[in-house]
Amino acid sequence: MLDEILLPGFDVEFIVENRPLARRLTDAGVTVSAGDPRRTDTYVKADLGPGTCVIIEDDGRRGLRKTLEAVRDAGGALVYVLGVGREATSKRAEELRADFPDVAYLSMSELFGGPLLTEFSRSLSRARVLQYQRYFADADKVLIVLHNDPDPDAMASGLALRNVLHRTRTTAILGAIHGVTRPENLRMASLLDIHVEEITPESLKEFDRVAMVDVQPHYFGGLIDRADLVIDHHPEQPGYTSVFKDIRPDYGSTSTILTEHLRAVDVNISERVATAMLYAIKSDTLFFNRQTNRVDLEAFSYLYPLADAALIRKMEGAEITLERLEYVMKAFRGGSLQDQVFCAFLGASLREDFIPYVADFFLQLEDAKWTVIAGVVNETLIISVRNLGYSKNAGEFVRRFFADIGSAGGHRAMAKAVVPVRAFEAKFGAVEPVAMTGRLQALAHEFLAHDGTKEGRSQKGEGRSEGEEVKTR
Ligand SMILES: [Mn+2]
Repeated sequence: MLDEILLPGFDVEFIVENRPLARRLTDAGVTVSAGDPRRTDTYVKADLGPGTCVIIEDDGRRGLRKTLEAVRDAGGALVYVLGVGREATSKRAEELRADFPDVAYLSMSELFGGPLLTEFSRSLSRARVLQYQRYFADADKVLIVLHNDPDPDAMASGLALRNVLHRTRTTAILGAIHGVTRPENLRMASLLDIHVEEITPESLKEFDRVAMVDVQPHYFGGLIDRADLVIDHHPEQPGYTSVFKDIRPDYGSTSTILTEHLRAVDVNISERVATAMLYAIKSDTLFFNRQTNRVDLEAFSYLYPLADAALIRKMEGAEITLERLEYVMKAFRGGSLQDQVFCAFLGASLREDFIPYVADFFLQLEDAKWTVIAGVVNETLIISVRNLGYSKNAGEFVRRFFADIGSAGGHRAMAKAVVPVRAFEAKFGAVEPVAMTGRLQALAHEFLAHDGTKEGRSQKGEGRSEGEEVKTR
């Protein structure tokens, strides 16, 4: 198998201990020699050098250490151990690492597990989808119920399910008891031409089949107690009946489940549906900051080339308005860039959202790795912090300086503090334009200069390397 995988790109030579096996492999066209793997001169004869990649099969039997020592003595530096037996566990890898820190241990089951599971779960999904497709096939009118005030995931899942069922907007209606109200969701609905109709528990009777996405019947508190199909990524709830259901609480979005359904039965995904689903995955996982699964990333990368990225940027509200530009100009005039940190004080701001907008905007600046933008909205100082994500933690920054005088929190790459102006002045001095920019710079540099290796490392899931740390100093 390795011969087949590696041969097109590499010169491959095999060493086996067993002579009859060597002969059989030679007959099969494999370049092979017989030799004792525990002896250094076996490798010397094979012309092993420091640039040779050595892969050693570990079937769990003894002799592995001797083999590794022999390879090392022969000058082998790029060494992999491929565990093929039951013994190929992380414990075995740990044991080896103690004596051979440079040797990488790969287990066959880990290497093949992912694709194999994907393949098998695809065929399970396929069987499931074919069943409910059949069940819905003879219905005149289908209702796809969304939760109240539908969000991107609910709407995208509705569109996707309509596609799986091969229906149009007149034969499969998206409905909700309370329709879309939040501005960003309204924007998505209008940009993608999605219609969500208001329904009542009585109007359910007009439909031959009822499906539910991104929600389960219990949510409606007895108003809707049954459905023919439920597809959801929230934890499974008791107390309702449905003919078919696909509940996967470990998935980041319902759109991820529906991406699998669409792929399982080879339904064409239009640009509009792909755009909606990509946006939904992005927003339900907070762009993979919140509970995210390998399958979410897989769905994302599958949908990405099919979707309209510019439209997604528009839905996220990244478009430039004159009002926003005004605040960008204020920051440009009064702000400063020092050692990759851009800070600005916007003074009184009409709305709060201008402050994070400016923080995001200046992060695009060449050489800016951190932005700290402050503004005053109704006697309250709002501070938005952004960074490029591989440096120190923005949430930690706001907590360190502002948690004692207001509310402060956030993630590694984005954070916010809300502090009464008076409390800020009592701790740091007057909230006055020129002084403020300097003060923000001082705080940022105090925070970044502090050796963060310890706290940075203890943060779960922040696998940064030494090199990345260095860049930010
Ligand atoms: Mn959702």
